[in-house]
Amino acid sequence: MRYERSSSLFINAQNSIPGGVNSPVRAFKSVGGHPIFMRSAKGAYLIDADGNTYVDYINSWGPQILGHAHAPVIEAIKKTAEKGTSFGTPTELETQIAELVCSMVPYVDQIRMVNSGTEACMSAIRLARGYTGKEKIIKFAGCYHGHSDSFLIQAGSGAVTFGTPSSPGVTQGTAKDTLLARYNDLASTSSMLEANEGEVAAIIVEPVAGNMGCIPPQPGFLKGLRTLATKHNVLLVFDEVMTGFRLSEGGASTLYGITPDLVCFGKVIGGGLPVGAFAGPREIMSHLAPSGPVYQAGTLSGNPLAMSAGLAMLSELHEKPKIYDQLAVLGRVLAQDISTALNERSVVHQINQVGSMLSVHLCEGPVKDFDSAKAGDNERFKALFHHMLSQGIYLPPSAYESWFLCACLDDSTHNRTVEAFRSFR
Ligand code: KE4
Repeated sequence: MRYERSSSLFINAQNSIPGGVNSPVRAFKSVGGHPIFMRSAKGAYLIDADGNTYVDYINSWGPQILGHAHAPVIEAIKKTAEKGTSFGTPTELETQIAELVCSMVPYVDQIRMVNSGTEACMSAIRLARGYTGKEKIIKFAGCYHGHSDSFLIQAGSGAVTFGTPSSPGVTQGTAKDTLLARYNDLASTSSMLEANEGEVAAIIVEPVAGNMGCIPPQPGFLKGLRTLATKHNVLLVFDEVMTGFRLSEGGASTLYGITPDLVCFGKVIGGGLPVGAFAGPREIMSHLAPSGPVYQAGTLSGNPLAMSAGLAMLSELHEKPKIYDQLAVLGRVLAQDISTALNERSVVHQINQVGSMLSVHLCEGPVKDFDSAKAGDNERFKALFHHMLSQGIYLPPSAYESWFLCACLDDSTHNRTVEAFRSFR
């Protein structure tokens, strides 16, 4: 593979963009080398600025579940754009996608659109605090809920890669209201709730963690959180920015049969355009301005262009629910065959997989929380990442990220990927 064009584009980008990227994890800091600039994408493939083709296992960090440049989504965007991109007024499209989400996610009566997963989680926590009148929140070490101040306390995504568990600029005043529990450890959550009785507004959790690699909830963990939240009169917030509309129509909540009090969405809901959302029962959502006192707003929230992309994406997923079984089989078989290939090379590894999310950890395992995720051999991961890149396989450039599979993967992409693992030394 030759990367001259990407290399020169990166050098140039750093003059006018901090670090040359608009989101830190894209900079390849944790795997070394320089980022690859992409020129286009179609289906399961990316094409970079030098003309190299890759099988894509990031899919824009989740949104492209039906593959890149999916025709119905592109058509919807084109048709809407010809009528204008944003009016700053209500449009029927917003009601159409809101009603569709309510039909896909059983416990949701109302949804508020925003422009990113960060905005969705930030707003959901404000709503939880406003609704309960309490100030503290509990999050889990290694889980990432976007970059708003309350969450940059041992965030599990880019920030961990940079070894800064809490970012400069986050004040102590903010940090004191965020309590950290251990993922898959109900005892740590219970003790935190007891030590802060009456002060905790919400527990926010990734029901399947995707920012420590992919970490499934241990049996009973989500049910235990539901029980604890109810017992201590605390709202349970599922951050389904990654898992929403990816693991099933109703996300992880439907997959595991656990109902949160509020849910956050992003990625898939926007069909590749900037959309986040938070949703829940009318009893809580009605506290949001203008129907209630909790303020939240956004110039481009629900803009017609993004809504048309999201509506096209969600409509197809709603009409073809078998796609989730297909994606789960793709994930399971790929995980099995990668493990077989790594065993042939005597590479110590652990593979976690839930539906179309998976991650390869270079450690003994099991990987079930942030500490066990950090036990992975990062140096070896760097070598694996660049080996796969040289074989035309584009993996997330961090050991703390999940893969996201799309419906366009096939035997050819599967075999190319497994062969690349088989040749890893
Ligand atoms: P955004 O603000 O990036 O749309 O969403 C924040 C967010 C919230 N919740 C979860 C569970 C998330 O995974 C994310 C964002 N995910 C990262 C990948 N780890 C996005 C990639 C990036 O930061 O560039």
